[in-house]
Amino acid sequence: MKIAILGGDGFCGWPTSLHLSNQGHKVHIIDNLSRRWIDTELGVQSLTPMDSIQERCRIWKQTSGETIHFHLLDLAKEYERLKAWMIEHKPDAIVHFAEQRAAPYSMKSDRHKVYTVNNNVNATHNLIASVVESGIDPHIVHLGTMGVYGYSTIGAPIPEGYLDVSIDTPNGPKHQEILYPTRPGSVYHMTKSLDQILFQFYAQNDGLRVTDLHQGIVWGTHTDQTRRHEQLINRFDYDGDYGTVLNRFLIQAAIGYPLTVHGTGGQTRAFIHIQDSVRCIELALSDAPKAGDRVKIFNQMTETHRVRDLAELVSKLTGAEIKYLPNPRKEAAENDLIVDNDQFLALGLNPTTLADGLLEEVVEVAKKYAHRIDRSRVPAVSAWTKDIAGRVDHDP
Ligand code: NAD
Ligand code: USQ
Repeated sequence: MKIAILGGDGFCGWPTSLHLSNQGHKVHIIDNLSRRWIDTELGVQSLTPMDSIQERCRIWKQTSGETIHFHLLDLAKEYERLKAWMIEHKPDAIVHFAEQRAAPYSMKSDRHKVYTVNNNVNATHNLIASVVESGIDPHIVHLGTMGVYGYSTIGAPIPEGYLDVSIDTPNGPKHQEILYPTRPGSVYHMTKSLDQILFQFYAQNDGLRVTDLHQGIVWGTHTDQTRRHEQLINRFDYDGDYGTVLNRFLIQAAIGYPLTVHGTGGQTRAFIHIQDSVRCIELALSDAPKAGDRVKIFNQMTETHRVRDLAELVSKLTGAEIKYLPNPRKEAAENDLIVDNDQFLALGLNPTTLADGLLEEVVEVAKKYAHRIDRSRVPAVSAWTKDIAGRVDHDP
């Protein structure tokens, strides 16, 4: 297939581009490189040294013989160029990663809130409008998030997208299938909830074929293809805005920094290794909905863990100290999480779990590049509200 990977220079997009190119698909990356600019804004850099996207593509060609094309384009701001691109290239499938994805970054200030909403909602809507207008019929696979639900589970598993509800009417109870209610916990997660409505509308109105992957927190760094050459290495975020919890704990352990558990560490979250994430996208691409189908929703995760249990696991593995800090976020102190992921298991996903020893591999990556870590960028200082800001721990 000819596949457009929107956001293909990012943490999930780059290994997905390599994986799909390796399988013989014609891969075109579209990215505005905003993530690299945000590194500059924040004064941080990936733990791993990343080459330019053009250089990465050159090394991939040299290593595999396959070509990955790169197009510099802002999905949120360059609608006409995007539409022209769709008409010229007519992709068979589009994988959409191209959004501002850090909850703490989205809560830093009003400017960051506005940027995140403008960028994410416009990127998704421009993509949809350009597809509908150009008359092509690609399968759109969007990376959504488990976090649209806000983790307010009531002891029942979170289903894959839809809920059957019974509504009392004068003629007795009637059944209706609705999108599982969202309860986002950050401006970023809110934009992903809005994306769901955009997809629902255009699937019903224009027969848009969409798969929405509600992904958990991705951990790890390598995949089979990024290992093939030092310059194909994936990005790895560790800072207080973009670093996700397990990857942060692993680099903290590697540099002797106490593991930064927020509050009591009672939050339970869904996780998936980057290798499984790229495999799930391959599986989703192979199982496209038909025009007129409802949006297909998968829960893309393989296991759930409580944050303090993860800290204890990493501490046992590495001897790292654990520090319980005031929580910069507005979130429940404790939550349980049960998630259905039957659809990917049925399609043949064979999950990689934390117990498989991969944690040690990430610690090795972290130790190798530890000299690139700026300890002053480790604390998570982006506060959800002004009153929380006064309690946040800035001490590196
Ligand atoms: P990332 O920030 O590393 O990559 C996103 C890429 O999209 C970047 O290269 C960025 O430059 C590009 N981009 C952003 N806005 C754009 C625009 N307007 N036009 C063109 N390109 C644009 O993020 P990631 O970790 O790879 O996440 C990718 C997707 O997966 C996101 O949508 C995110 O919400 C979702 N997701 C990520 C995780 C995770 O743990 N990393 C978990 C669940 C879901
Ligand atoms: N946490 C800590 N210590 C830290 C960092 C985080 O205790 O040093 C806690 C947070 O308070 C939170 C949990 O760990 O309770 C998860 O935080 P995170 O930053 O790892 O994940 P999150 O903000 O939810 O966002 C990440 C990605 C996002 C994706 C989401 C999937 O950045 O793009 O959508 O994971 S999910 O969590 O399922 O919504």
